[in-house]
Amino acid sequence: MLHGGLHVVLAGQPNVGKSSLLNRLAGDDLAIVTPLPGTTRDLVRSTLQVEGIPLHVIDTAGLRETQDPIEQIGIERTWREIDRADVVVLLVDARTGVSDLDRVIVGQLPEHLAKLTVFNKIDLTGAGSERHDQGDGTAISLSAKSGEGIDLLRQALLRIAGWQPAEDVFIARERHLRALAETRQHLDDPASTLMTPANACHGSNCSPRNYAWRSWRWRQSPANSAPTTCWARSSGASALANSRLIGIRRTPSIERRSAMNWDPAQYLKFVEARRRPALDLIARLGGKSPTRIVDLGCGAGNITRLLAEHWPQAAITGVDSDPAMLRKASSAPSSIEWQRIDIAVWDAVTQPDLIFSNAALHWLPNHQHLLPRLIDQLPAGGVLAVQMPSNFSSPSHRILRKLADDYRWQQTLGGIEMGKVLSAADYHRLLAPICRHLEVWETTYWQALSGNDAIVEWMKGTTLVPYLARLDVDAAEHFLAAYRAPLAIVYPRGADGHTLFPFKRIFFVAQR
Ligand SMILES: Nc1nc2c(ncn2[C@@H]2O[C@H](COP(=O)(O)OP(=O)(O)OP(=O)(O)O)[C@@H](O)[C@H]2O)c(=O)[nH]1
Ligand SMILES: [Mg+2]
Repeated sequence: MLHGGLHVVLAGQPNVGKSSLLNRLAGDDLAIVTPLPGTTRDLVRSTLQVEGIPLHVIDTAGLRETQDPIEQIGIERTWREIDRADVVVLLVDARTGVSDLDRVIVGQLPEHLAKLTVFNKIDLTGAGSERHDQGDGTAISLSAKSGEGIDLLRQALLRIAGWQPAEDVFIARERHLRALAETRQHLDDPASTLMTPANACHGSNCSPRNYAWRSWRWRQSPANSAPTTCWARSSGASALANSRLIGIRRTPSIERRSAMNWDPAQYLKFVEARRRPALDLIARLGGKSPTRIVDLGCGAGNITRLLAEHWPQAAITGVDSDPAMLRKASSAPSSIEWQRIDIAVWDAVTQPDLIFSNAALHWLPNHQHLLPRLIDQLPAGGVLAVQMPSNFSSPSHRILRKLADDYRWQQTLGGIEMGKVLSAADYHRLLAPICRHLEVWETTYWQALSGNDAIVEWMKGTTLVPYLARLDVDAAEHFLAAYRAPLAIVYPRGADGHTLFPFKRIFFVAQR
């Protein structure tokens, strides 16, 4: 929190004074303010320091039902930003108080997100500024226009960041203690400091809400193959109906992790090259005849279908947390069951005799704990077969990290973590004592990619996803242009039109 600061999203209905509040906090005229509802369409960001703590404050498009396509995009961005926030400041006009629509908005906020309610425009009501701590949270009355009460808001934000003014120290809340305990564990065991995609998107420590997803299964059928109507915290049909009033999220809160914005089409552009390591792993499983297979991190399901072809008699489940990937996976008929859940919290309902994972586990933290947990899900003789990229120190990745740390992008992209893996020796040390048979190996695939801009296109399917998710279209273009230039030197396009892109991958087959 100290390092990354607090991500504060200003949200609410149009015209309540979000942009005015951003300008007041920033002490500058950053966002356009007019009396017209719907003025702000896009996100406006500002980072300020309060008592040395960075506050990343984001002004958003007002939430309402609208037919205007540009405003609709703005509203989608508002929800995406809320999903990434540490705190949402919900603004309400002090003259009207909390409306039904505000209640609907509050009802749609992620469960574990810190919230502050701001009653703005008190200069028009004659009331003074004050802070109320109520059962359902903290409310502050202020005027963005006159500045009265702004300090109360700053103090409330600092308090959420864990800062205690009286002692000039950070106080530890349960969440912080847990984070500190995890940090301690990671420091004791540096190799396990892995980040999830969700963390990577936030660029800050993992918050428990990232893991508070619920298991959600659906079988392929026309009626339920599109997973866009189940909103885990809505109180049923009426809440969903209400949600339409404010053009609310097309995606349910369980889809928070899709802040990664996985794009199946982009990922599958290099389908052959991405498929090859999976085929090699399947080949290594030789004469095994599993009857129940789980494909962890199945993505768009193309590898899961290979498993089904290879073992047609087996019951197969594809597990992934990304809705777009799963929609793609379940769009083709098959007997595969698709399960939507975060691998970090996945537990087998029925013990599989093969857990297969192709290019997925590197996104998950703490393999020291994760892998023994997966082995635990297997019966004696069951197999865990894993393939992950292990090229995070290759030029393609080093250049990307260096660029993200450049002053032009540091504020937005600094600190994004890529997936990480342990060394082959560490996997061996970790798994050998708990497995009856273990093989670990690494292979470098000399991939000859075709097409213009091949490496950027490859990276856009995976590693670049959390970076591009944080940039608007123009900024993304600038960033990619800066990335492309050094890549062209390190990985020149050959006379035959192919670009050679060596890619190292680590494998293991572990039998319990
Ligand atoms: N009197 C008074 N007017 C305010 C205050 N805050 C905002 N306003 C006025 O309210 C109108 C809307 O303010 P904005 O800051 O643009 O509101 P917004 O929530 O960003 O609106 P959208 O961008 O449309 O969602 C403007 O005319 C502001 O001058 C305040 O504290 N007091
Ligand atoms: Mg505005």
